[in-house]
Amino acid sequence: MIRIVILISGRGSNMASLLAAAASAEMPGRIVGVLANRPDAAGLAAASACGVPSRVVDHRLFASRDQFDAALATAIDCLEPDLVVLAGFMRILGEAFVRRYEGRLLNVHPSLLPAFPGLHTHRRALAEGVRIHGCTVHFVTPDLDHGPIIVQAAVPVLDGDDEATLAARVLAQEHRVYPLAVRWFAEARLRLRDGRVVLDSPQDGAAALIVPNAA
Ligand code: NHR
Ligand code: GAR
Repeated sequence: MIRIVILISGRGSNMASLLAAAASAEMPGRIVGVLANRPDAAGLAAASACGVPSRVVDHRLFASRDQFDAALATAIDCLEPDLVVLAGFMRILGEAFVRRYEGRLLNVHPSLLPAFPGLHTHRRALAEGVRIHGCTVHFVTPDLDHGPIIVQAAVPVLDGDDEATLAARVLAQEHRVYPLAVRWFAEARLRLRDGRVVLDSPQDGAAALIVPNAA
């Protein structure tokens, strides 16, 4: 069983999807802790309700990004994780932090990278008029939202969509593909080698691109 730590900033629905997956027999991993950079993150209560220890490392209490990163790393290392998972985590992490967890730090991003890195992805997708949008699970590298891609899921953009309807359609796919990628890692089938993603026997992920018919 690998040890998994989840970092959140808010609602924590991706965290909840990972907790649910970890509770099933197919996942050889255990969520050993949840850390938030905001004391008001709603996901903290959900973690407690599942009996998962949680802690806040409030970025506003640190004079610099590097000091916050160092405190966050100390909190993470107390939990001795094999894998660290960003799930709606909203602070950019510095190079030293990212290098420390290289090859065992994942993120889910709400766009089909490399389109729309950064924030407000759904608003920007609507503004650009793209017809296909989605989400991406990737290894985190120092270069924001540009790490090696593990799995993506696409959804249509429908006439009449607004930011909320589009975000909800994408989020449903995040809840499918993030547990899948974490399970691959826990099964030791997924790794980073020379900056490239290696996935052993990818049959169940031949659907690296998952395009559901139903909106
Ligand atoms: N850090 C590194 N080095 N590399 C990545 O790929 C990272 C990362 C930290 C977070 C998640 C990412 C996303 O999926 C992520 C990937 C926050 C911002 C941001 O601009 C951008 C992208 C992501 C997360 N944050 C502002 C900041 O100043 C704060 C915004 C806020 O608090 O609302 O850190 O989208
Ligand atoms: C998710 O859509 C996630 O991809 C996105 O925020 C939402 C968090 O929801 N992440 C980012 O935008 C990171 N900058 P959740 O808290 O319910 O998982």
